[in-house]
Amino acid sequence: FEMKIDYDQLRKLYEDTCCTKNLQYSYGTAGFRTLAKDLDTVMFTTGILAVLRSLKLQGQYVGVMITASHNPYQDNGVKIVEPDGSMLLAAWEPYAMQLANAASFAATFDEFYAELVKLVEHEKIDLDTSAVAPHVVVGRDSRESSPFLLRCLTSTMASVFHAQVVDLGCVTTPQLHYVTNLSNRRQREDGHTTVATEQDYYSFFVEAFNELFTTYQIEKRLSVPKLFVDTANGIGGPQLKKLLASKDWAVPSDEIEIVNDKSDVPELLNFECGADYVKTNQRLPKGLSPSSPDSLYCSFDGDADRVVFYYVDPESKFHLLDGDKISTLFAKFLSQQLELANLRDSLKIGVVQTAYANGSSTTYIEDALHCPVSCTKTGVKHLHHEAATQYDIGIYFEANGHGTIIFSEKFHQTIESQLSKSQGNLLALNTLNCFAKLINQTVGDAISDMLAVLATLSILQMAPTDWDREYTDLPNKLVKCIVPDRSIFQTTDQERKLQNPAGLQTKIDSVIAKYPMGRSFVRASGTEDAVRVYAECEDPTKLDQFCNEIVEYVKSSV
Ligand code: G16
Repeated sequence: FEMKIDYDQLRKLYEDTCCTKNLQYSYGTAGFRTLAKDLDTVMFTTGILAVLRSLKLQGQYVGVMITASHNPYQDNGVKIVEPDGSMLLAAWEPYAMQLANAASFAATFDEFYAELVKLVEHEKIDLDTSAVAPHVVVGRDSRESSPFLLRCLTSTMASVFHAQVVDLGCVTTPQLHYVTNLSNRRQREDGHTTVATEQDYYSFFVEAFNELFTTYQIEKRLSVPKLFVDTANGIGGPQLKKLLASKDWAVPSDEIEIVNDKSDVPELLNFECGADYVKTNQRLPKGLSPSSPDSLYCSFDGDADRVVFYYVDPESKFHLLDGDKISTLFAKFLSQQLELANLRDSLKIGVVQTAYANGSSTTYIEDALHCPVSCTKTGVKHLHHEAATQYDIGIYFEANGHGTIIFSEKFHQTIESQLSKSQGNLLALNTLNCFAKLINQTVGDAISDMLAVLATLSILQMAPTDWDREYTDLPNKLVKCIVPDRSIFQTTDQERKLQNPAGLQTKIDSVIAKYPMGRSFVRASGTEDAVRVYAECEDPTKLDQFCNEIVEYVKSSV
């Protein structure tokens, strides 16, 4: 076996780049994530891994996104995207960690090199790039640390591995997923060698939005007097503005107002604004004050892969329309359309949630919408997999606003065949067809989800209050608990029960039993150094006490 790469060149780049040493890196819920100043080494090795992944897959485009999403501005992170736009294959996550930790703990370059050779041999990767060159698409969010980290990431790609690297610049995470998927599709279907662009994204989603309104023969106007979009001072702001400036975007410009759009002021990112802030604190973000009662608001997170909606009633009370409400709105709409198209029996629609889903939403989906519900562990990759494998229309949303809908091959074939025969309810069939386009099926996407919600509300002629009234959330609370070592908190049953620390779950169960409709669980975060405690119960006046009792047990167990 021969490593057909320039050893000296790799060694020099390794020594110049990998300054952070003796730090344990772990590929968590959403890739590697930590303080930006500690990421040089892991960026270097992740760049190599992305190239290897592309070589393993016959040179297809593999995506790499530099982002720490909802985390504060001092953090950053990186994740690898498969050629079809999904998250890195789970079997490769351990490789990502082995390579990063080898570079972090190796006493010499040769120790790291030995680990690299082992991986290349194990996966039988041919490093002779004369026949097939690796292809990588890279993108980054608006963080100040990203340009430097991008250099660490890409340093070896072209020089050592002869990779073709396409830098999309600043884009949202879903745009990176979309462009990666489209570039490969184009290459496969019509031999295109040019990479897709951000512009393709805008054209595609604006067209899908317009098509849905045209199908319904309704005016391209929002059903609410105004939508305020809080873009968390992240990359979602400039990107949404570009979409709204597209020549075919027809909604009057005064109907959508973007706030918290200072993506050029680093410290403001996710600061007292954005989807995570609004969901956790259940209040308006900075920069917004209650306007007319019919107005609708929404918040993206820092890289625009999550969205939550909300409104303020005439009594100035804040109402959250979170990921659960988004999935129930889509489940209601799409099951109605299936019913109208007479396809309810042939296509299986279902909703995927995590333990964070409000108990009322689960009951509503099962009892009122008659749709099956699955529960998975936190992390988009788990929900995505379940939605893609169990349903023809798999709707998945985390309560925090992260989600999308996956339409199966059978769905597309069925709709296409009915439409080609002009059989059945054409309006419903066309609606299903257009709606499937409007959804970014590669990953949860704040922009695409927002457009799909706006279209659904317009078609169903629903005001925010109608949407909210479908079911009433149980009062709930989510708190972060800082502990010396969060890794001891190990869970089972889709993270709904603790296995460790020993005995803690029994204590939690004894607290839950005291509160009517009580439910609570504890899990270690995969993106922050904290343990999360979730609690919900019937009586809002007892919620704080309920949650505090659990927190006290957590604190005393470590
Ligand atoms: C990431 C994941 C989400 C997860 C969130 C919080 O979101 O992609 O699936 O819900 O972290 O995870 P945890 O509770 O483990 O910290 P994002 O938007 O930060 O990429």
